[in-house]
Amino acid sequence: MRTQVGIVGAGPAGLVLAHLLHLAGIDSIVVENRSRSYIEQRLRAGLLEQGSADLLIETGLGERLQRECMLHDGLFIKFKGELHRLDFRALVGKSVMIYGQQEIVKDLVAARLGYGAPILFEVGDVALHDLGGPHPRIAFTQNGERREIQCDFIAGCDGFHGISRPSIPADRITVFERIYPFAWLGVLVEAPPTRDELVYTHHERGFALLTMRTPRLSRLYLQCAPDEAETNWPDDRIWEKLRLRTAGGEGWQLSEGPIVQKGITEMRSFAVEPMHYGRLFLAGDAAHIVPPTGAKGMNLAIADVRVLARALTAFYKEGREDALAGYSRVCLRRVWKVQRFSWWMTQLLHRFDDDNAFDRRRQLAEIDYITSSRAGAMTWAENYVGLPMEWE
Ligand code: RFL
Ligand code: PHB
Repeated sequence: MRTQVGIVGAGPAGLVLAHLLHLAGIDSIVVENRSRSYIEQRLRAGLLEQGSADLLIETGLGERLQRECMLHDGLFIKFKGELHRLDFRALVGKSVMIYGQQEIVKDLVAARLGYGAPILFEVGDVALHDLGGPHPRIAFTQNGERREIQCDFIAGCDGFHGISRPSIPADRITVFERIYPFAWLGVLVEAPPTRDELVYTHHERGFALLTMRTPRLSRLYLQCAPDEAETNWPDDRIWEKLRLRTAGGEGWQLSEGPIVQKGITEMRSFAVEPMHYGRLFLAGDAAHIVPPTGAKGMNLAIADVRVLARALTAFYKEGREDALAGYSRVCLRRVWKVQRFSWWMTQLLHRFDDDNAFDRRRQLAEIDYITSSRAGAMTWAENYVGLPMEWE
Protein backbone atom coordinates (compact mmCIF):
# COMPACT_ATOMS: atom_id res chain seq x y z
CA MET A 1 0.00 0.00 0.00
CA ARG A 2 1.06 3.55 -0.59
CA THR A 3 -0.25 6.91 0.61
CA GLN A 4 0.91 10.48 1.02
CA VAL A 5 0.39 10.69 4.81
CA GLY A 6 0.25 7.59 7.01
CA ILE A 7 -1.61 8.32 10.24
CA VAL A 8 -1.11 6.15 13.32
CA GLY A 9 -4.10 6.34 15.69
CA ALA A 10 -7.80 7.10 15.22
CA GLY A 11 -8.31 9.41 18.19
CA PRO A 12 -9.31 13.05 17.78
CA ALA A 13 -5.81 14.02 16.51
CA GLY A 14 -5.56 11.31 13.83
CA LEU A 15 -9.16 11.58 12.66
CA VAL A 16 -9.27 15.40 12.49
CA LEU A 17 -5.95 15.39 10.62
CA ALA A 18 -7.25 12.79 8.14
CA HIS A 19 -10.37 14.90 7.61
CA LEU A 20 -8.46 18.16 7.03
CA LEU A 21 -6.09 16.42 4.60
CA HIS A 22 -9.04 14.94 2.71
CA LEU A 23 -10.53 18.42 2.30
CA ALA A 24 -7.17 19.63 0.97
CA GLY A 25 -7.04 16.77 -1.56
CA ILE A 26 -4.20 14.92 0.23
CA ASP A 27 -4.41 11.13 0.59
CA SER A 28 -3.99 9.43 3.93
CA ILE A 29 -4.49 6.02 5.54
CA VAL A 30 -5.33 5.76 9.24
CA VAL A 31 -4.22 2.67 11.19
CA GLU A 32 -5.78 1.99 14.59
CA ASN A 33 -5.07 -0.90 16.92
CA ARG A 34 -8.55 -0.94 18.51
CA SER A 35 -11.93 -1.77 17.00
CA ARG A 36 -14.35 0.83 15.68
CA SER A 37 -16.85 0.16 18.46
CA TYR A 38 -14.14 0.46 21.12
CA ILE A 39 -12.98 3.92 20.01
CA GLU A 40 -16.58 5.06 19.60
CA GLN A 41 -17.47 4.11 23.19
CA ARG A 42 -14.27 5.17 25.01
CA LEU A 43 -15.24 7.75 27.62
CA ARG A 44 -12.80 10.65 27.71
CA ALA A 45 -13.03 14.39 27.25
CA GLY A 46 -16.19 16.42 27.36
CA LEU A 47 -15.30 20.06 26.99
CA LEU A 48 -14.64 21.68 23.64
CA GLU A 49 -13.20 25.15 23.20
CA GLN A 50 -15.05 27.41 20.80
CA GLY A 51 -12.10 27.36 18.39
CA SER A 52 -12.14 23.53 18.26
CA ALA A 53 -15.90 23.51 17.74
CA ASP A 54 -15.63 26.18 15.02
CA LEU A 55 -13.07 24.07 13.16
CA LEU A 56 -15.37 21.03 13.22
CA ILE A 57 -18.36 23.14 12.11
CA GLU A 58 -16.43 24.91 9.32
CA THR A 59 -15.25 21.58 7.94
CA GLY A 60 -18.74 20.09 7.73
CA LEU A 61 -18.76 18.10 10.98
CA GLY A 62 -21.07 20.36 12.95
CA GLU A 63 -24.51 18.98 12.14
CA ARG A 64 -25.04 16.72 15.21
CA LEU A 65 -22.63 18.74 17.34
CA GLN A 66 -24.69 21.92 16.95
CA ARG A 67 -27.91 20.03 17.65
CA GLU A 68 -26.73 18.09 20.71
CA CYS A 69 -23.98 20.15 22.35
CA MET A 70 -24.53 22.04 25.58
CA LEU A 71 -23.28 25.60 25.26
CA HIS A 72 -21.73 27.15 28.38
CA ASP A 73 -21.14 30.88 28.83
CA GLY A 74 -19.43 30.43 32.19
CA LEU A 75 -18.47 28.08 35.00
CA PHE A 76 -18.78 27.90 38.77
CA ILE A 77 -15.96 27.78 41.29
CA LYS A 78 -16.90 26.61 44.76
CA PHE A 79 -14.64 27.35 47.68
CA LYS A 80 -15.24 27.82 51.41
CA GLY A 81 -18.66 26.29 50.66
CA GLU A 82 -19.72 29.20 48.42
CA LEU A 83 -20.46 29.22 44.73
CA HIS A 84 -18.90 31.90 42.51
CA ARG A 85 -19.49 32.27 38.77
CA LEU A 86 -16.99 33.14 36.07
CA ASP A 87 -18.84 34.65 33.09
CA PHE A 88 -16.74 33.95 29.96
CA ARG A 89 -19.13 35.83 27.66
CA ALA A 90 -18.92 39.00 29.72
CA LEU A 91 -15.17 38.65 30.32
CA VAL A 92 -13.80 37.54 26.94
CA GLY A 93 -16.82 37.24 24.61
CA LYS A 94 -16.50 33.49 24.04
CA SER A 95 -18.14 30.23 25.16
CA VAL A 96 -17.22 26.56 25.50
CA MET A 97 -19.38 23.52 24.93
CA ILE A 98 -19.97 20.03 26.25
CA TYR A 99 -19.96 17.37 23.56
CA GLY A 100 -18.38 13.99 24.39
CA GLN A 101 -15.10 13.06 22.73
CA GLN A 102 -16.60 9.73 21.64
CA GLU A 103 -19.36 11.64 19.82
CA ILE A 104 -16.73 13.62 17.91
CA VAL A 105 -14.95 10.35 17.12
CA LYS A 106 -18.23 8.83 15.85
CA ASP A 107 -18.88 11.88 13.64
CA LEU A 108 -15.33 11.78 12.24
CA VAL A 109 -15.36 8.03 11.55
CA ALA A 110 -18.77 8.27 9.85
CA ALA A 111 -17.62 11.21 7.70
CA ARG A 112 -14.41 9.46 6.65
CA LEU A 113 -16.02 6.13 5.85
CA GLY A 114 -18.78 8.10 4.09
CA TYR A 115 -16.35 9.55 1.56
CA GLY A 116 -14.71 6.18 1.13
CA ALA A 117 -11.37 6.94 2.77
CA PRO A 118 -9.62 4.16 4.69
CA ILE A 119 -9.34 3.52 8.42
CA LEU A 120 -7.73 0.15 9.16
CA PHE A 121 -9.07 -0.99 12.54
CA GLU A 122 -7.67 -3.69 14.82
CA VAL A 123 -4.19 -3.76 13.37
CA GLY A 124 -1.43 -5.28 15.52
CA ASP A 125 2.33 -4.89 16.07
CA VAL A 126 2.56 -1.48 14.46
CA ALA A 127 6.15 -0.43 13.74
CA LEU A 128 7.63 2.61 12.01
CA HIS A 129 10.63 2.34 9.67
CA ASP A 130 12.99 4.66 7.75
CA LEU A 131 11.78 7.76 9.57
CA GLY A 132 14.95 9.67 8.80
CA GLY A 133 14.71 9.13 5.03
CA PRO A 134 12.32 10.30 2.27
CA HIS A 135 10.16 7.13 2.26
CA PRO A 136 9.05 6.24 5.79
CA ARG A 137 6.96 3.08 6.25
CA ILE A 138 4.30 1.82 8.65
CA ALA A 139 4.36 -1.96 9.15
CA PHE A 140 1.54 -3.82 10.93
CA THR A 141 -0.32 -7.09 11.15
CA GLN A 142 -3.90 -7.36 9.90
CA ASN A 143 -5.92 -10.59 9.89
CA GLY A 144 -2.74 -12.51 10.68
CA GLU A 145 -0.85 -11.04 7.72
CA ARG A 146 2.10 -8.65 7.87
CA ARG A 147 1.46 -5.55 5.75
CA GLU A 148 3.15 -2.25 5.02
CA ILE A 149 2.23 1.29 3.99
CA GLN A 150 4.79 3.40 2.13
CA CYS A 151 4.33 7.07 2.96
CA ASP A 152 5.76 10.51 2.23
CA PHE A 153 5.12 11.47 5.86
CA ILE A 154 3.88 9.77 9.03
CA ALA A 155 1.71 11.48 11.63
CA GLY A 156 2.14 9.90 15.06
CA CYS A 157 -1.34 10.42 16.58
CA ASP A 158 -1.35 7.29 18.74
CA GLY A 159 -1.68 8.89 22.15
CA PHE A 160 0.57 8.77 25.20
CA HIS A 161 1.05 4.97 25.18
CA GLY A 162 1.51 4.63 21.42
CA ILE A 163 4.58 3.51 19.49
CA SER A 164 5.33 6.69 17.52
CA ARG A 165 7.13 8.68 20.18
CA PRO A 166 9.25 5.70 21.33
CA SER A 167 10.25 5.18 17.66
CA ILE A 168 12.32 8.38 17.87
CA PRO A 169 15.92 7.81 19.02
CA ALA A 170 16.06 8.91 22.66
CA ASP A 171 18.91 11.33 22.02
CA ARG A 172 16.85 13.26 19.43
CA ILE A 173 14.11 14.47 21.79
CA THR A 174 13.98 16.08 25.20
CA VAL A 175 11.27 15.07 27.68
CA PHE A 176 9.73 17.49 30.19
CA GLU A 177 7.58 15.89 32.86
CA ARG A 178 5.79 16.31 36.16
CA ILE A 179 3.72 13.63 37.85
CA TYR A 180 1.17 14.75 40.43
CA PRO A 181 0.72 12.99 43.79
CA PHE A 182 -2.99 12.29 43.15
CA ALA A 183 -5.41 10.95 40.54
CA TRP A 184 -9.02 11.55 39.49
CA LEU A 185 -11.79 9.07 40.02
CA GLY A 186 -14.37 9.76 37.31
CA VAL A 187 -17.95 8.48 37.33
CA LEU A 188 -20.80 8.66 34.87
CA VAL A 189 -24.14 9.09 36.63
CA GLU A 190 -27.71 8.75 35.39
CA ALA A 191 -28.92 12.02 36.85
CA PRO A 192 -29.41 15.55 35.49
CA PRO A 193 -26.45 17.90 36.11
CA THR A 194 -26.54 19.65 39.51
CA ARG A 195 -26.00 23.02 37.80
CA ASP A 196 -26.30 23.88 34.11
CA GLU A 197 -22.59 24.79 34.06
CA LEU A 198 -19.48 23.05 35.42
CA VAL A 199 -18.66 23.34 39.14
CA TYR A 200 -14.95 23.22 40.09
CA THR A 201 -14.66 22.71 43.85
CA HIS A 202 -11.79 23.49 46.21
CA HIS A 203 -12.17 21.67 49.52
CA GLU A 204 -9.70 20.93 52.29
CA ARG A 205 -10.37 17.19 51.80
CA GLY A 206 -9.63 17.43 48.06
CA PHE A 207 -10.85 18.60 44.66
CA ALA A 208 -14.18 17.67 43.04
CA LEU A 209 -15.62 18.57 39.64
CA LEU A 210 -19.23 18.37 38.50
CA THR A 211 -19.60 18.21 34.75
CA MET A 212 -22.05 16.54 32.39
CA ARG A 213 -22.62 14.81 29.08
CA THR A 214 -26.31 15.35 28.35
CA PRO A 215 -29.28 16.91 30.18
CA ARG A 216 -29.79 13.48 31.80
CA LEU A 217 -26.19 12.30 32.32
CA SER A 218 -23.76 13.77 34.83
CA ARG A 219 -20.00 13.25 34.83
CA LEU A 220 -18.37 13.71 38.24
CA TYR A 221 -14.71 13.64 39.28
CA LEU A 222 -13.05 13.31 42.70
CA GLN A 223 -9.41 13.75 43.64
CA CYS A 224 -8.11 10.43 45.02
CA ALA A 225 -4.79 8.76 45.85
CA PRO A 226 -2.62 8.02 42.78
CA ASP A 227 -2.33 4.29 43.34
CA GLU A 228 -5.93 3.61 44.25
CA ALA A 229 -7.96 0.78 42.68
CA GLU A 230 -11.55 1.24 41.52
CA THR A 231 -12.54 -1.60 43.85
CA ASN A 232 -11.68 0.69 46.80
CA TRP A 233 -14.47 2.95 45.66
CA PRO A 234 -17.91 1.43 46.23
CA ASP A 235 -20.72 3.81 45.22
CA ASP A 236 -21.54 4.78 48.83
CA ARG A 237 -18.02 5.97 49.44
CA ILE A 238 -18.05 8.06 46.24
CA TRP A 239 -21.30 9.80 47.18
CA GLU A 240 -20.13 10.42 50.74
CA LYS A 241 -16.98 12.19 49.45
CA LEU A 242 -18.82 14.08 46.75
CA ARG A 243 -21.46 15.32 49.20
CA LEU A 244 -18.80 16.41 51.67
CA ARG A 245 -16.60 18.23 49.16
CA THR A 246 -19.37 20.01 47.30
CA ALA A 247 -21.56 20.89 50.32
CA GLY A 248 -22.59 24.39 51.30
CA GLY A 249 -24.49 27.38 50.00
CA GLU A 250 -28.16 28.20 49.90
CA GLY A 251 -30.38 25.75 48.04
CA TRP A 252 -27.47 23.48 47.15
CA GLN A 253 -28.43 19.88 46.50
CA LEU A 254 -26.12 17.46 44.73
CA SER A 255 -27.98 15.66 41.96
CA GLU A 256 -27.55 11.90 42.51
CA GLY A 257 -28.45 8.74 40.61
CA PRO A 258 -27.09 5.33 39.59
CA ILE A 259 -23.36 5.24 38.80
CA VAL A 260 -23.03 3.52 35.42
CA GLN A 261 -19.27 3.77 34.84
CA LYS A 262 -16.10 4.35 36.92
CA GLY A 263 -12.48 5.01 36.02
CA ILE A 264 -9.25 6.34 37.51
CA THR A 265 -7.06 8.80 35.60
CA GLU A 266 -3.49 9.55 36.61
CA MET A 267 -2.40 13.18 36.56
CA ARG A 268 0.63 14.13 34.55
CA SER A 269 2.20 17.03 32.70
CA PHE A 270 4.44 15.83 29.88
CA ALA A 271 5.91 17.30 26.70
CA VAL A 272 8.60 16.42 24.20
CA GLU A 273 10.69 18.76 22.09
CA PRO A 274 10.83 18.84 19.16
CA MET A 275 7.53 17.31 18.07
CA HIS A 276 9.07 15.73 14.98
CA TYR A 277 11.90 13.52 13.83
CA GLY A 278 12.73 13.22 10.15
CA ARG A 279 9.42 12.59 8.41
CA LEU A 280 7.53 11.64 11.56
CA PHE A 281 5.36 14.37 13.10
CA LEU A 282 3.84 13.83 16.55
CA ALA A 283 0.46 15.35 17.40
CA GLY A 284 -1.87 15.33 20.41
CA ASP A 285 -1.26 13.09 23.42
CA ALA A 286 1.60 11.34 21.57
CA ALA A 287 3.56 14.56 22.05
CA HIS A 288 2.14 16.01 25.26
CA ILE A 289 -0.13 15.28 28.20
CA VAL A 290 -1.80 17.80 30.48
CA PRO A 291 -3.67 17.10 33.71
CA PRO A 292 -7.41 17.22 32.87
CA THR A 293 -8.16 20.11 35.25
CA GLY A 294 -8.04 22.70 32.46
CA ALA A 295 -9.97 20.47 29.98
CA LYS A 296 -7.31 20.99 27.35
CA GLY A 297 -5.96 17.65 26.04
CA MET A 298 -8.33 17.09 23.14
CA ASN A 299 -8.39 20.79 22.29
CA LEU A 300 -4.61 20.82 22.10
CA ALA A 301 -4.67 17.71 19.88
CA ILE A 302 -7.01 19.51 17.48
CA ALA A 303 -4.83 22.64 17.54
CA ASP A 304 -1.73 20.56 16.64
CA VAL A 305 -3.29 18.87 13.65
CA ARG A 306 -4.66 22.16 12.36
CA VAL A 307 -1.06 23.37 12.16
CA LEU A 308 0.12 20.07 10.68
CA ALA A 309 -2.59 19.98 7.99
CA ARG A 310 -1.70 23.55 7.02
CA ALA A 311 2.00 22.65 6.79
CA LEU A 312 1.35 19.50 4.72
CA THR A 313 -0.95 21.48 2.42
CA ALA A 314 1.79 24.09 1.89
CA PHE A 315 4.16 21.23 1.00
CA TYR A 316 1.85 19.48 -1.48
CA LYS A 317 0.14 22.51 -3.03
CA GLU A 318 2.98 25.06 -3.08
CA GLY A 319 6.09 22.90 -2.75
CA ARG A 320 7.03 24.76 0.45
CA GLU A 321 8.88 23.00 3.29
CA ASP A 322 9.14 25.96 5.67
CA ALA A 323 5.79 25.30 7.36
CA LEU A 324 6.74 21.67 8.07
CA ALA A 325 10.10 22.83 9.41
CA GLY A 326 8.26 25.26 11.71
CA TYR A 327 5.57 22.76 12.84
CA SER A 328 7.10 21.95 16.21
CA ARG A 329 7.99 25.57 17.00
CA VAL A 330 4.49 26.82 16.19
CA CYS A 331 2.75 24.05 18.19
CA LEU A 332 5.02 24.35 21.19
CA ARG A 333 4.13 28.03 21.68
CA ARG A 334 0.55 26.92 22.40
CA VAL A 335 1.56 23.68 24.13
CA TRP A 336 3.61 25.47 26.76
CA LYS A 337 0.94 28.07 27.49
CA VAL A 338 -1.58 25.27 27.88
CA GLN A 339 0.87 23.30 30.02
CA ARG A 340 1.24 26.33 32.26
CA PHE A 341 -2.52 26.89 32.54
CA SER A 342 -3.30 23.21 33.21
CA TRP A 343 -0.61 23.04 35.89
CA TRP A 344 -1.87 26.33 37.37
CA MET A 345 -5.48 25.16 37.65
CA THR A 346 -4.29 21.86 39.09
CA GLN A 347 -2.11 23.39 41.81
CA LEU A 348 -4.80 25.97 42.60
CA LEU A 349 -7.65 23.55 43.20
CA HIS A 350 -6.17 20.28 44.54
CA ARG A 351 -5.06 19.24 47.97
CA PHE A 352 -1.33 18.48 48.10
CA ASP A 353 -0.55 16.37 51.17
CA ASP A 354 2.82 18.02 51.72
CA ASP A 355 1.32 21.53 51.63
CA ASN A 356 1.21 23.24 54.99
CA ALA A 357 -1.35 25.65 56.47
CA PHE A 358 0.41 28.56 54.77
CA ASP A 359 0.01 26.94 51.34
CA ARG A 360 -3.73 26.35 51.90
CA ARG A 361 -4.24 30.01 52.88
CA ARG A 362 -2.31 31.05 49.76
CA GLN A 363 -4.53 28.82 47.58
CA LEU A 364 -7.69 30.28 49.08
CA ALA A 365 -6.37 33.83 48.66
CA GLU A 366 -5.66 33.17 45.00
CA ILE A 367 -9.13 31.74 44.33
CA ASP A 368 -10.62 34.68 46.20
CA TYR A 369 -8.58 37.04 44.02
CA ILE A 370 -9.68 35.37 40.79
CA THR A 371 -13.34 35.36 41.72
CA SER A 372 -13.34 38.99 42.87
CA SER A 373 -10.90 40.73 40.49
CA ARG A 374 -11.88 41.31 36.85
CA ALA A 375 -8.21 41.05 35.83
CA GLY A 376 -7.84 37.75 37.68
CA ALA A 377 -11.08 36.34 36.27
CA MET A 378 -10.13 37.42 32.79
CA THR A 379 -6.81 35.54 32.87
CA TRP A 380 -8.63 32.35 33.80
CA ALA A 381 -11.41 32.90 31.25
CA GLU A 382 -9.07 33.78 28.37
CA ASN A 383 -7.10 30.57 28.85
CA TYR A 384 -10.09 28.35 29.62
CA VAL A 385 -12.09 29.25 26.48
CA GLY A 386 -8.95 28.69 24.39
CA LEU A 387 -6.13 31.01 23.33
CA PRO A 388 -6.65 32.64 19.93
CA MET A 389 -5.54 30.70 16.84
CA GLU A 390 -4.09 33.96 15.48
CA TRP A 391 -1.26 33.71 18.01
CA GLU A 392 0.26 30.88 15.98
P1 RFL B 1 -6.02 9.42 21.86
O1 RFL B 1 -7.44 9.87 22.02
O2 RFL B 1 -5.39 8.67 22.95
O3 RFL B 1 -5.98 8.56 20.51
C1 RFL B 1 -4.89 7.77 20.18
C2 RFL B 1 -5.39 6.61 19.33
O4 RFL B 1 -4.28 5.82 18.92
C3 RFL B 1 -4.59 4.45 19.13
N1 RFL B 1 -3.33 3.73 19.30
C4 RFL B 1 -2.72 3.07 18.29
N2 RFL B 1 -3.10 2.88 17.01
C5 RFL B 1 -2.27 2.13 16.24
N3 RFL B 1 -1.11 1.57 16.70
C6 RFL B 1 -0.72 1.75 17.96
N4 RFL B 1 0.42 1.22 18.42
C7 RFL B 1 -1.53 2.51 18.83
N5 RFL B 1 -1.46 2.89 20.13
C8 RFL B 1 -2.54 3.61 20.39
C9 RFL B 1 -5.49 4.45 20.36
O5 RFL B 1 -6.29 3.29 20.43
C10 RFL B 1 -6.33 5.71 20.09
O6 RFL B 1 -7.48 5.44 19.34
O7 RFL B 1 -5.05 10.65 21.53
P2 RFL B 1 -5.33 12.03 20.74
O8 RFL B 1 -6.02 11.76 19.44
O9 RFL B 1 -4.07 12.77 20.78
O10 RFL B 1 -6.44 12.80 21.62
C11 RFL B 1 -6.12 13.25 22.91
C12 RFL B 1 -7.36 13.20 23.81
O11 RFL B 1 -7.90 11.89 23.76
C13 RFL B 1 -7.04 13.58 25.25
O12 RFL B 1 -6.10 14.61 25.29
C14 RFL B 1 -8.30 14.03 26.02
O13 RFL B 1 -9.18 12.95 26.22
C15 RFL B 1 -7.92 14.66 27.35
N6 RFL B 1 -9.09 15.04 28.17
C16 RFL B 1 -9.77 16.21 27.92
N7 RFL B 1 -9.42 17.00 26.88
C17 RFL B 1 -10.17 18.09 26.58
O14 RFL B 1 -9.83 18.82 25.62
N8 RFL B 1 -11.28 18.44 27.30
C18 RFL B 1 -11.71 17.68 28.36
O15 RFL B 1 -12.74 17.97 28.95
C19 RFL B 1 -10.91 16.54 28.73
N9 RFL B 1 -11.27 15.77 29.78
C20 RFL B 1 -9.51 14.19 29.21
C21 RFL B 1 -10.61 14.61 30.02
C22 RFL B 1 -8.90 12.97 29.45
C23 RFL B 1 -9.34 12.17 30.49
N10 RFL B 1 -8.72 10.90 30.65
C24 RFL B 1 -9.45 9.69 30.78
C25 RFL B 1 -7.32 10.76 30.31
C26 RFL B 1 -11.04 13.83 31.07
C27 RFL B 1 -10.38 12.62 31.33
C28 RFL B 1 -10.85 11.83 32.53
C1 PHB C 1 -15.45 16.50 31.32
O1 PHB C 1 -16.59 16.93 31.00
O2 PHB C 1 -15.17 15.29 31.26
C2 PHB C 1 -14.44 17.45 31.82
C3 PHB C 1 -14.75 18.81 31.86
C4 PHB C 1 -13.81 19.70 32.36
C5 PHB C 1 -12.59 19.22 32.82
C6 PHB C 1 -12.28 17.87 32.75
C7 PHB C 1 -13.21 16.98 32.26
O3 PHB C 1 -11.69 20.10 33.34
